[in-house]
Amino acid sequence: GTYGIFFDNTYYSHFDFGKTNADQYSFGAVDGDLNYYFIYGPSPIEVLTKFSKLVGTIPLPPRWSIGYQQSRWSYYPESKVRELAGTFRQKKIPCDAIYLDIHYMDGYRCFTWDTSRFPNPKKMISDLSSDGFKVVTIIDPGIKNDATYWVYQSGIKGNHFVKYPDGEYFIGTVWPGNCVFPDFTRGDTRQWWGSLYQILIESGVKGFWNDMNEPSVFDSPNKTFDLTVIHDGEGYKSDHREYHNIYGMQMVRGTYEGVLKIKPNERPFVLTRANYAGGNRYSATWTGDNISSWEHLEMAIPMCLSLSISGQSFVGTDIGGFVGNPSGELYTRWLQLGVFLPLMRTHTEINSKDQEPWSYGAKYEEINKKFIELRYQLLPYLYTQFYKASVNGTPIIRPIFFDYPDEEDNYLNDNEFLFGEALLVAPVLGEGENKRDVKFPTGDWYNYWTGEKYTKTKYLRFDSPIENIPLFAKAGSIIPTQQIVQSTDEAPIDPLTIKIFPSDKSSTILYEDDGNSFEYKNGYYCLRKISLETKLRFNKIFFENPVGKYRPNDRTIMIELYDSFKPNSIKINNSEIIDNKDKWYYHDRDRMLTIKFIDTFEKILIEIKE
Ligand code: MIG
Repeated sequence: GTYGIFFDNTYYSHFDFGKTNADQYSFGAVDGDLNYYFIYGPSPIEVLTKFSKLVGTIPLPPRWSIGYQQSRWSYYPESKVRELAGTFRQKKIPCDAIYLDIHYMDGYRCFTWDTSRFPNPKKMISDLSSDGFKVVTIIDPGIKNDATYWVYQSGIKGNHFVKYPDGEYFIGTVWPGNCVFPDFTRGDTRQWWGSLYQILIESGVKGFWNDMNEPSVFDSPNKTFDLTVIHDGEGYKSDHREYHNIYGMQMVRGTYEGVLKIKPNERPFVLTRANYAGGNRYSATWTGDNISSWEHLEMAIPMCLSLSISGQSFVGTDIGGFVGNPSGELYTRWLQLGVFLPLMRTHTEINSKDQEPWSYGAKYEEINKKFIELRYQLLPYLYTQFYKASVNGTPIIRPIFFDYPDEEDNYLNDNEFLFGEALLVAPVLGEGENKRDVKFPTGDWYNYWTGEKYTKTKYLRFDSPIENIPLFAKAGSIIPTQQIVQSTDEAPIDPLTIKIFPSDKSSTILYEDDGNSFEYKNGYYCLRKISLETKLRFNKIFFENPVGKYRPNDRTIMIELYDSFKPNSIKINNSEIIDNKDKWYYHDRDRMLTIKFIDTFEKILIEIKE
């Protein structure tokens, strides 16, 4: 069996997994209540779904935020941003979001624009938006201690900044110099904070990146607030020792709720560096400042998996590494991993070399493009995983043991993982490596690239030159994929391809909606069960009537059935199409059958006989 413990104590806490005494795990905190929840599974997934009932699930994100995102510290001025966007489109490398780091602000003052670098943000953002880009801006908690600055003035007036017990403001140095800091544990302050986003939203900004919210302070001895600083806590007034660990979560809560209030029918996208259990309701999380090294590439997997199975399932890592400069090889290997992380964002520090998909020469550019395209092909599948995560807290990426709890020899496997329930990813993590050993979880697996089937195989070594990484589909998986688009704004292109890697009997769901509004809460979604039944020489594929009132545009569906025989009869809703060569094709070499038909959004039964 499996159990989870949620230690709901916000003080400085510790977890000892057998270090002091190999026979004992222990946890504790310097103060506060010994308040913990014991969550019995029995399976790992059930531990997490039960934990999610307690603290909440991630909301369904706007669809654009699961596309590819490009960031650096910092893209400026406007001409640079336009050039960046233009290069993506000219090279036909898909991208949905461009980030503006701290240089877009006037002297690092939050909720302002540096008008010499960005003279007309609204015009720039609207041009970018007609080209399919969303703009995400950074916002830090530190508010410049500057009596002429409107946010400072209004914060002082509303009593929004944290103070020492004697009533003096706590002042700490961050980017703008001396700063005061909002008390996000106070409801009025969160509301005030949320309302400040109006100015960015008016300019067209769609995503909000909350950084430095541990909170981080440059000059103080402990790199954070003085521990005696008082927080309101809505009736539970206490010092920073108690509230430090939820400061980040309360910040993104204020951000999310504020943005939602301003645009009530758009799903907010918020990204945070600090969070707490339950903060997943407001924000995606990234793993902070990593280093452009092979070790940090390797570490990204257990870090993201740990966050993911702790409820922060919208998670990612700076692709290519933040500190330093990756080689072309390292960048490409990182991007190949990034395709399979829920948040897919390249980011790098100030003064580093260019870190774009095309920054390492033609050979790497072509590979990077192919992998970003793969991300877009997988979007229907990935979006459905997000849907499931939002409904019941199932993680999008999982360690192997999570889905295979009986396989003890996989408990420590942290170099392979599952992307949704169907795909096994084995990224290449070492310099110069062009072979990859893969350890398969129990069951049969298919090579995603070739359709080759591995039956009852435990270990295999694969060629994995820089052009590729091993990727497998579980037998029985039905994976909806789409054609390549340059951004999620583009209307999907025909066909919608459903890849089927058969086992005797299996089924999946495909979830679709408008990708941006809350209309799905009023029933405007399209949820469809797709199933497969394989008998000797006879396959049945069944699309159930969709549930929900939303319908995607008219489209063609293409089935790709792997491990198939050459059929002598194919019936779609009882009418034979075997003589209609436009509608199907059998690929002898890889034993794959493709069938094309118009999606009627009604019951569709396909019967295939040898
Ligand atoms: O002191 O905004 O983790 O992603 O580029 C550094 C500048 C502050 C830290 C973030 C990083 C971001 C950087 N920030």
